[in-house]
Amino acid sequence: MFWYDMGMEESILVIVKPDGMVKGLAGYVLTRFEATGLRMVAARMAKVTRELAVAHYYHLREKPFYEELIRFIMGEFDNNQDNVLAFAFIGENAVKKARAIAGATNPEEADYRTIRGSLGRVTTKGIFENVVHVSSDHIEGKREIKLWFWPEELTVELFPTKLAGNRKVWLEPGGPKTRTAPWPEEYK
Ligand code: IDP
Ligand code: MG
Repeated sequence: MFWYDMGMEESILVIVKPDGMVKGLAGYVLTRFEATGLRMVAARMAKVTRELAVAHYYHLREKPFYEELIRFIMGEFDNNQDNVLAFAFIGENAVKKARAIAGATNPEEADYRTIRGSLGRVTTKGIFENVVHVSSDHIEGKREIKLWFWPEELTVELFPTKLAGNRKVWLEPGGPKTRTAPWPEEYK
């Protein structure tokens, strides 16, 4: 029995993006997410390589803003090559709760009480400096947690470790080649 079998629990990845890190907002972001009462089950600094960025934003690869999005999450526009802070949270309705705090994707449209609405901006080049990433849904959350964390970095056993051990192949740009199960359906 794993957490994901237990009904209402959802798991999500939250990332303080490079713009949030250079503005010194990591602690504030964590404080806001802690206030949801969701359970934090992992946290780590990460260097976002192109490989990781491509795997993370795989579903947006056809978008016109894709290349700049990849460079943004890698820290290229924030003189921040090394540092984002990633968290995993679990709990009831985690997606809804966390996305309510993050706010709308476009910081100019986000409610002023949200993290993105109060602290984000759109650059003159149209890049959304929106401070945080929050998984869009539970399935994406599970995929992303496996992508960003090793199983032993989680304080709960969220997934079968046999699947989690396949992390290396998820990093392949261009989708599944050597994996045994289809992608991303294997995370459902
Ligand atoms: P989300 O982060 O609110 O879930 P997604 O649609 O998953 O939004 O997009 C992922 C990220 O891509 C956004 O957080 C933002 O950084 C960027 N993005 C999304 N839509 C646009 C856009 O129209 N212009 C520029 N960047 C965008
Ligand atoms: Mg999303």
